[in-house]
Amino acid sequence: MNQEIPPSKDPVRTWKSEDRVCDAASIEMLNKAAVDCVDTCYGRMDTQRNQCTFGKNGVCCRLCYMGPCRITPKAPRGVCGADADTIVARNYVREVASGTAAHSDHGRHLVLLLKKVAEGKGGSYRIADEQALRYAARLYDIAESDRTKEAVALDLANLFVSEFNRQEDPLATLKLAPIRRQGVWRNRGIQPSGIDRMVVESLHRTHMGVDHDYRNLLLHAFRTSLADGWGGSRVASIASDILFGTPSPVRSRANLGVLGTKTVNVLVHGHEPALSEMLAIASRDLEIVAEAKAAGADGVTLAGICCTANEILIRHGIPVAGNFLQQELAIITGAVEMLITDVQCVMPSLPEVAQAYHTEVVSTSEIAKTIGSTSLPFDEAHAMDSARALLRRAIANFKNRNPRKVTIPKASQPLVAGFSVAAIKYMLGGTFRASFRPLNDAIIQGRIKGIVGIVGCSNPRTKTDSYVNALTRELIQRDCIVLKTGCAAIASAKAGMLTPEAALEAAGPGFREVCEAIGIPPVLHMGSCVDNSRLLEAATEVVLEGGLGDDLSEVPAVGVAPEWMSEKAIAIGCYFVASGVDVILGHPFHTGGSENVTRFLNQDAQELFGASFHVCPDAKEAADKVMEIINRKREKLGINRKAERKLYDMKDRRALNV
Ligand code: SF4
Ligand code: MSK
Repeated sequence: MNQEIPPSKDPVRTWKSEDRVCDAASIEMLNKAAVDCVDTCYGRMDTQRNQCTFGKNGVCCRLCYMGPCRITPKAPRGVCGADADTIVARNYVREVASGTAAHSDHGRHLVLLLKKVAEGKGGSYRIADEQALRYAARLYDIAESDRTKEAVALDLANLFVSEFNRQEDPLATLKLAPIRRQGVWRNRGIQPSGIDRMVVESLHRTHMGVDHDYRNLLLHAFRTSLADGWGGSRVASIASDILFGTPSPVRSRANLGVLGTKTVNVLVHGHEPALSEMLAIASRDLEIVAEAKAAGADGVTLAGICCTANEILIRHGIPVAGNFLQQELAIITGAVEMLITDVQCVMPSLPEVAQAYHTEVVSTSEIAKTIGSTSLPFDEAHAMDSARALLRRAIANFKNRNPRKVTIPKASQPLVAGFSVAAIKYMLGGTFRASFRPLNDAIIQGRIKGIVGIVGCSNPRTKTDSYVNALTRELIQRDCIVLKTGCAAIASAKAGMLTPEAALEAAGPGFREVCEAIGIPPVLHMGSCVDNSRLLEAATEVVLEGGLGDDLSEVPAVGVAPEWMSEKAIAIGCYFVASGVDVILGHPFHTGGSENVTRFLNQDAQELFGASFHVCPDAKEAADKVMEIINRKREKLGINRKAERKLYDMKDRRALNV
C-alpha cells in the first residue's frame, strides 16, 4: 500500500522537507503534503515569517479600549501611562496564568473523577492503584489504615478539591517540597493559596490600572506557577496514578510507522487521559476486534499524538504515532480513520487537513471544539460505551479509506517508557529497599555528573526535534542522566534514545556503567507535560535521600526547554526556577522590550530562588551551560572530583542493591 513520494511539486514551497524535520517519517509525509496540496504548520510558518516585533518584545498592550498601545522610543508610555516594564510584565503574568490554568483544569477533572469513584458514582472507572492511593494519603496525613480505599479516596479527593478553592491558607501540596524550599517561598511571600485564586488574581492584577510594579507582577507570576507545579499538575499526576495505575517501565514503539496498513487506525490527541484509558481497553475488546474484521480490516490500531499519547504509552504501552508537529502529518498518511481530540495543543487546522483524506476529526470536550470537526462530547458516566461508540464509528469509516492516497512511513523505533518516581525507586533498590541511594551515590562518585530534565514542545521555527536530540546526545555523552516528558520525550523515542542499548552506544563511560548495572535507558521517559511535577518529585527524593544538599537549588540538576511553544511551558519554566532549578530556554520569552523584566527573570531570580532562566539558541552552547551549572553545584557540594574509572563487578552490583 505504501507509495513512493516524488519530490515536491508545490511551486509555492521554497524549502526542503529535510531542512524542517529530522525523522524519515516526517520528511516523507511533508513531501506527500506537497504532492497532495495540503498546507501544514511548516508552510504557515513561512507565511507568518514576518512576525510582529511589538508582540515578540511583549510591548503591545490591548488590555483596555483606550489602546491598543505599542511602546516605541518615541512613544515610551501607553495612553494610561504604562511603560514597557509594566506592559511586558503584565503580558508575562497572563501567559503564566494561562499555562497554570490549562494544567490545573486538567488536574481538576481528574480530582473530580476520583471523587466520583470514591462515592461509587464513577461508572467504568475504579481505583486502579490502591498502593498509590494509600501512599498519597499518608503524604497528606490522611488516616488510611483500617479504612476502605473508597473512604480514603474520598478524603484525598476532598483535600485536592480544596487545593483549588483555598482562599488564604497556602496549598497543602507545598509541604511535599523540601523544608528549606518551603522556607524560601515563605520568605519571598510567594506561597500560593488556592489554584483558582492565583489565576483569578493574575487576571485582576493585570487588569488596567491595578499592579504596575514589574517586580511585584513577576513575583506573582512565580507564585502562580507554583500553584501549577506544586498544585494543579502535582495533583493531576497523583490522581492519574490512583485512577489508572502508577506507570512502570513498558516497551512500545514510536513514530508514524506504528500505524497499521490493514487495521482501523484510531489516534488520540491532547492531554486528558480519562477517555483514552477507556479507548485503550475497548480497542482490545474481542467484540470490537471482530467488528473491525467484519469491516474488512485486520483489527484496530490505537496510537497517540502529543501528551494523550504519553499518558496511554506509560501505562499501557500503546504506541506513539508522533509529537506535536506530527498531528497534521499523521492525517496526511491517508490511513487514519479517526483522530480523537480532547484538550490542549490541538491545531485548529486538523479538519481542513482531514478534508483531503477520509479521516474524521472528533472533538470530545465541551470546552474544545473546532469548526469542521465532529463534536461528540465524552460521557464520563458511560465512559466505556462512549469509547466503544467512537471505535465503531471509526470502523465504519474504514471503507472510505482511499488506497491511492495511503502512504504509511516505515519508520518507528522501539522504546521503554513509564519511569514514574516509584518505578525509578524500585529499579534502584528493589521491592523492600526501594530508594534513591544508588542514584545519589553515583552522582556523588561522579559516575553521573548531574540530572537534566529536557522537556517541552516542538516548534516549526526551528528544525523539529533537532535541538532536543543533539542536546540529549551531548549530555548523556557527558555522563548526565536525562529525564524527559512531553513532546521532547517523543523526540527522543523517535531517535531511538529510549532503549537501554542507547546507553551502550552513546553514554559516557561512568554513566554507561550505571545504566548497564541497573538496566535502564540513558533517557527516562517520565510522562506527559503535566508530569513535569514528577521531575521535581524525583529531585525532592534526591534531597531527602541525603548527601546532595538540603534544598533543590543545591542538587546538580538543570531543566531545559529547547523547542518550547506553549504558555504551559512558561508556567513550567517558572515553577522550576521558583523551586531552585535553573532553566535553559532554546529561544527567549516575549519580554525583550523590557530590560528590567529580562534582567529579573535571567539574573535577579538567582538571588531570590537560587536559580534563573538562561537563553541558549544552540544545542552545544546549551550543553556547555548545563555542565557549567552542574559543575558549579558539584563544586559547592564538594563532590567535583574526577571519578575513579572502575568496572562494576558482582560485589559492586550488589552494593547498588539491584
Ligand atoms: Fe494602553 Fe494602558 Fe490601555 Fe494598555 S492599559 S491598552 S497601555 S491605555
Ligand atoms: S503536548 S505543551 S506540545 S510538550 Fe503536552 Fe507537547 Fe508542548 Fe503540547
